[in-house]
Amino acid sequence: MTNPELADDIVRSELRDDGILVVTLDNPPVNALGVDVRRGLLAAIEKADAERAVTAVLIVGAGRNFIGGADIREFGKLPQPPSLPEVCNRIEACTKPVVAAIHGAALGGGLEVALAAHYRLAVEGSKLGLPEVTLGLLPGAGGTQRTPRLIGAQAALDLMLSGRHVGAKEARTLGLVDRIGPTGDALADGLAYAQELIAARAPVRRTRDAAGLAERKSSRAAIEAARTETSRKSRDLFSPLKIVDAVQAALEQPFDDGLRHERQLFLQCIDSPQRAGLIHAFFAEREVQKAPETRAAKPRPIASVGVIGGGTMGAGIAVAALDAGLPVTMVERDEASLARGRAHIEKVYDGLVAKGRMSEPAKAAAMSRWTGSTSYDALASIDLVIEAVFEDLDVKKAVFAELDRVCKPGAILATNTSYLDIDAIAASVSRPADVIGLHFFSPANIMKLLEVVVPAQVGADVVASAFELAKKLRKVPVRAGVCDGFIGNRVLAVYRAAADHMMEDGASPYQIDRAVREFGFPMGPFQVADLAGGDIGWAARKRRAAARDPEARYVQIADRLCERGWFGQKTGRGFYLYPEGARTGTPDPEVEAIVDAERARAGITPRAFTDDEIIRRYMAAMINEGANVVHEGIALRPLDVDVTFLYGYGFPRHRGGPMKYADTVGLANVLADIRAFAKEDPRFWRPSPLIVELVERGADFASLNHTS
Ligand code: 3H9
Repeated sequence: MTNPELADDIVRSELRDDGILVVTLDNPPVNALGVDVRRGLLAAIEKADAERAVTAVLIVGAGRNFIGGADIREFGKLPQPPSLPEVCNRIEACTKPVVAAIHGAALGGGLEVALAAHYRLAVEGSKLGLPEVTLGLLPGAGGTQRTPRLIGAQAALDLMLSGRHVGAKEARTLGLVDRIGPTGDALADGLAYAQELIAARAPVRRTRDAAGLAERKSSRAAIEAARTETSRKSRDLFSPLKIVDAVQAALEQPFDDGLRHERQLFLQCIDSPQRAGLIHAFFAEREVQKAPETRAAKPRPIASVGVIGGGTMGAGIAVAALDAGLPVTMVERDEASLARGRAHIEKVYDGLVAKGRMSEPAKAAAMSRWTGSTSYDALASIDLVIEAVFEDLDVKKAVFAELDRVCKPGAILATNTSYLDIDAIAASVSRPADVIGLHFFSPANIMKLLEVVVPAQVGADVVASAFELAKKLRKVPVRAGVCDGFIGNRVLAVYRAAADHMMEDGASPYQIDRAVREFGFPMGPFQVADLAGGDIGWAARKRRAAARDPEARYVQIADRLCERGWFGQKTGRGFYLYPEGARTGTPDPEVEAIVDAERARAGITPRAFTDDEIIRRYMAAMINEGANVVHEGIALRPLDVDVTFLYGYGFPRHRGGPMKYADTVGLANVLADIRAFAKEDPRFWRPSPLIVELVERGADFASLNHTS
């Protein structure tokens, strides 16, 4: 809905005595180009042309950014005029010089507005870019036509295909902007630039007439190289090749025809389910940050971190904290273990130094924040302690008893357990309100997901602190309730079981992995098992054996491999063979023989599976358990499950996460599949009450997301 009065406020025009019309966009939080902004901007340019007193126009953004882009929330809704391409064309056609003065973000449509202006400057700290590709789109307001004309095909393609942001200096070098604002104040620098232009009687200078594509041979070569590279690297994605097509149109067609071509391609991208998936991911990853406790309570300050355990996990957590500039105290049981913990950390940094991604002094600075101790007393003054010891409830309880003894009042006591009952850990100490789960994913310094596991008695301020910590560590936090496996590993256990069932019923593990990769995951479930180490899952299965429903189907193939000591990559074989430390496995005929033997033992006559059937079962299992997790309140909303899988389990981002995927294929279809599979195994395939209810109401998961 538009509101003309609001539009006046959102785009303010002020005519100064020197003839400069200052047009200020003020649409918090990021000055996105919603319909009111577009209307206001158009009206301002009309005014500039119509009023004789106006000698130049200066476009600036209020607040922290110039313009963050088109209003992403409008995509998929009925378009309202004027369109952004129209607005950009009108800016470019203005008969008075138009200057854009950039600070903060000038992204997507924001940069396109600037490119339509006649002169541009950016102050230090600006971020310029065309990140539409990350949303399944292409720059659709002239960006694919103006950018190559301004900075050449190669640089334009690089910006549009990577979606990366460039700072003011690089933007100046590329030719995206004419100058860097000397004072850092975009308004003041913009005014000074406009005054200079007026004094010099500078003409309007339209990007559509720029000569960046004049060197046709090299432009063509850049386009062809980008096409080859994109076909190879982004084969699952829709918009990257459309970007290349649009730049080709810029080279081969007159400007206006090129714009029309860009529009067609843009609309194809808008209609693609990938656009919907990627934009869902964009909002979902912001929405997860807003757990109720973050609104209800103030976080406790965290200025120091303790880590118990220097194994792979503890070291990874320590690196994440060190990288965030936090001092870390690591506690291990003896000097040798502590030395190993330190060595694990140094190994991570040495790897970065070797790749040229870190300097020796930076490594030394990080390591100077690390201290080690074999005594818990070293943690007496620490704000947050994260335990990353062996996955056993009694071992963890013993650690927490020590923490209870030594830590100062108000210290946050966190466990990195992946499965265990955190309520039981909390109940074992005298201060359960301080106990929380911080479930990092391996490698902890790289993986973005952090499950913030919220036990019953924890204080809201402790939960808020965990979210604040995640921000500092540059992690994506997802709030989870306590249950076996929380959100991620609980759902994983179910779809992994579905994969095991298919393997025993006749699909080879290699076919399943391939089908899952073709769906868009970087790895299939059996490759993941080999990477994680088969012994870990084996230990968990043994732990759960007593509680397992004796009637439930249990596939023993993985146990047969573990009994042989085949734990995956680290032992050179698992489901795959890894000769001489190879990281990519090759199929193993002996595993196939074991699978055959297990089928025979279970009295199963193997049957063929199509890849489509594999994916339907795999996804139905994931979606069904995801729905259970939401239904039980373990995840706040379906989008929390989506973000967990996008950031912790390699779910293809362009599909938006398992719950978004379910909405895309239709929940009723997913339910029909589950019911059909239930005919073979009703115990395993029990439709989640949430799915049943939503289908009955004709609703979808999105209706439960309540995104702001
Ligand atoms: C495009 O431009 C297409 C055109 O080529 C063609 C059109 C025809 N729209 O990230 P933050 C919200 S496609 C609507 O936490 P930061 C965001 O959801 C667009 N809303 O802040 C959040 O809301 P809430 C190309 C938007 O300071 C709030 O703003 N542009 C948009 O860390 C704060 O966001 C992009 O892809 C938007 N465009 O970072 C840039 N952007 O508070 C996307 C943000 O309710 N945006 N919001 O959770 C960004 O990269 C970052 O937001 C930015 C600020 C760097 C701007």
